[in-house]
Amino acid sequence: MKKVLTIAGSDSTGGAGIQADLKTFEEYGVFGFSSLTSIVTMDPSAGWSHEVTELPEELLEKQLVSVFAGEGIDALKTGMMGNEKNIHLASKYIQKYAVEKVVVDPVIACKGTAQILQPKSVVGIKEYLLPQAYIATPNLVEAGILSEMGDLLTIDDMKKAAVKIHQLGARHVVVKGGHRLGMNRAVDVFYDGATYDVLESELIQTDFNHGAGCTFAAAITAGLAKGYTVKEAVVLAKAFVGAGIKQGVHINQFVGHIWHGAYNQAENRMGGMIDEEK
Ligand code: PXL
Repeated sequence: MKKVLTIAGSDSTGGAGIQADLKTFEEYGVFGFSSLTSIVTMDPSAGWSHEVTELPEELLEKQLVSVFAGEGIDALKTGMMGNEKNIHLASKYIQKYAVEKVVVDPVIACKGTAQILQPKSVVGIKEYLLPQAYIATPNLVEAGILSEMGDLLTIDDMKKAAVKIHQLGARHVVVKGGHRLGMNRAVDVFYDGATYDVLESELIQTDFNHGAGCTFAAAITAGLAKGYTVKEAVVLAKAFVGAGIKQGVHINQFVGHIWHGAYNQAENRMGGMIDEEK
């Protein structure tokens, strides 16, 4: 079985972060490992504002030592990193164990909030992670920050940002336009250093999209581990996340999560044995 690692933060509510990653890995039939960098909590008495508690690098290192004690892993993804020391450490382990299939989800801005959650991470992501990225998966806001282009308003802007992020070292880039681009289709731009693909899909009008970014990157990671080409992995991941958004789960009055098991209808998996009325 392929082995896949997520180095990311915890979303206590189970939609994004390592929870999204591990759920997605399972749906792809790969074996998930995790190394936690930070814990995100949300305050219902303050409009669901997000707080990031960073974990110390010593604790991240103990986890990485545990993960890499075996025969190695087939692919990994990075998500929310907590702080620059954690970024540096992750990059050291990627290098030490020569992991090639590295998906860098440069978590700086989260969809569920206007807050820029990890402004301190920008320098480290540019310096240490993008040069090791087999593919980087910024959303529109993150691509604007990493490319130093500011607001990206058009597909042409997305293409220019993808080139700049490629120049920072990522071998492939997919800029996620999603709902933020304000078009009537969900548009992502994929760039492999030579050509662009504008990937369009149905724009799903819903608020149940928390976790979509992490899930997308996790799905690409699992696809790469399984041996799909990077473009195939991106296309598959888009279909996987689209199903998850369509079948989102109501969590509370503040947030709606995607359902990571939607594509495979995981809720029916033990259908023969479990009472489906429950
Ligand atoms: O969606 C970005 C994100 C990534 N990682 C963690 C998060 C979030 C958003 O809430 O909590 C752990």
